[in-house]
Amino acid sequence: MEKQKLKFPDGFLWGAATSAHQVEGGNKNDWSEWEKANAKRLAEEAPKKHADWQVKKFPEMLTPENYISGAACDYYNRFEEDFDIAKSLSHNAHRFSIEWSRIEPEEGKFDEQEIEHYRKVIKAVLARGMEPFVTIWHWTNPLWLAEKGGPENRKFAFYFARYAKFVVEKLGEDVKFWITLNEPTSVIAAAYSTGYWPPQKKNPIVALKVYKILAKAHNQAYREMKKINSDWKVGFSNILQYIEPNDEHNLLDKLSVKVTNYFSNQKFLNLVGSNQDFLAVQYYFHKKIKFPFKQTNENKTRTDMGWEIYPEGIYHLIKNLQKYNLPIYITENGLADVDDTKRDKFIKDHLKWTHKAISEGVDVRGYFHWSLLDNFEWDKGFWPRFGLVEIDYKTLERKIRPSAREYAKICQENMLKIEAENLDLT
Ligand code: IFM
Repeated sequence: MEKQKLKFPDGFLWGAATSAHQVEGGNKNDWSEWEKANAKRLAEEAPKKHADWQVKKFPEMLTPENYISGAACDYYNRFEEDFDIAKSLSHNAHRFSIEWSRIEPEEGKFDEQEIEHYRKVIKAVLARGMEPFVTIWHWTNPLWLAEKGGPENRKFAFYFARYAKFVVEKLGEDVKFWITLNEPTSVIAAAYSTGYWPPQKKNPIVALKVYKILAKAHNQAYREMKKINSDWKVGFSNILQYIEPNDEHNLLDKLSVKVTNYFSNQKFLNLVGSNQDFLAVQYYFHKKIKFPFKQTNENKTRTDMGWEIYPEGIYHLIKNLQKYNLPIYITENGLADVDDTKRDKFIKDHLKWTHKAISEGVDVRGYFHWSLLDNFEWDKGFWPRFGLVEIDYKTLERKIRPSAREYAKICQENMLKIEAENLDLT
C-alpha cells in the first residue's frame, strides 16, 4: 500500500520521559509516606473507583502492595541500562526528573553525593547522544517541607528557588533545557481540589492559593536561573486539555468551556507570563462539556485507565499556542496499554495531528512519549502500564514492547510513514 511521508523539522527531538519518584525506587518523601499510610484504603476502594472490566483485568489493584512505590523500577541503579535501551530505540533526547528529597533531605542541607549521582545520570544521557530535559520538581516534596505545608506554605517559592538554584549551579554545565515544575495544575486539582492525592485537601480557596504559590515558585526560580546562565532554556510543563462545548451553538455550554479552559489551561500560563523560553505541552485529555460541567464525550476508544483517546485534540491545543511565539515541546503524551495493542496507533495518530500543526507553521521541536518505562502511577500504583518498555516488577527485567520499535523507526527517520488512507484529517 502506498505510504505518505510526513517529515518532521530538522533537529526535531524524539524521546521519552520519566519522573524520579515513579521509577527510581528507594525514595523517602511526602508521597512514599502517604503511600504507606493509604495503601490498604486504596486497595479497598479500588472496586468502587474502577469499572468492572478494569478490576477484572488488573486484580493487582486490590492488593495494598500495588500502592507502595518501594523499589519501583530500580532506575536509580539501572539508569545506564535504561538509557542503552532508549538509545537502541533511536531516541535523541530524554526527559527525567531530579528528586528534591535526595538533594535536600534536611532543610538547607544539600547532599553532594546525590548531586554526583545526577551528574552521572546527565553524563549517561549525553554519552548516548541524547539531549537531556531535566525536570526539577515532579510533585514530590522532602519530608521537612511537607511538614511545613509543601506548596501551601507561602515560603515554598523561596525554598523551591533555593533548591533549583543549587541544582542548576551544580549540574548546569551539561544541560540546556530545564523544566521547573511538572504539571502544576494536576497537583492543584488532585491534591487540593478533589483531594485524591496528598495532602488530600478539598478546598477551592486553598487550591487558588496554591496556584499563586506555585506560579511564584516558577517565576522566582526562572529569574534566578536566567541570572546564572541566560542561554539556558527554562519552562514549566503544562498539562493541557482540549475542551469543547457539547453544542457549539449553546451559549451556556460555551460559558462552561470558558471557565474550564481558564482554570485548566490558561490561568497558570497567565501567572507565568514571559518567564518561559518554551512551552512544554502534556496532552492526555479531551472534554466535551454540557452546561454546567457534564462531560458528554462520545469517542469510546479508551486506554486501560479508561481515558478517551482523542488525537485531534493535540492539534487544536498547539495551534492555539502559536500566538505565544515560543518553541513548543510535547514533553508528555501517552497511554496505559498493557496489551500494547493501542500504543502504536496512538503515537502515530498524535504525531499525524502534530505534523499537521507543524505544516501550518506551528513551531513544534520535540516529542517525548510518556513513558520510557512502566512505572508507579501515583495513587493508582503499578497496575497501569505506560511504558514503551515493560517492567517485570518481580525480576525488574526490561522488555521492549513492539510499539516501541515502531516509534523507533519514526525517531530514526525523523519521519512518520503512514498509509494514504489513514491520512484523512478532516
Ligand atoms: O504519570 C503521570 C506523570 O507523572 C505526569 N503526567 C501524566 C502521567 C500519566 O498520568
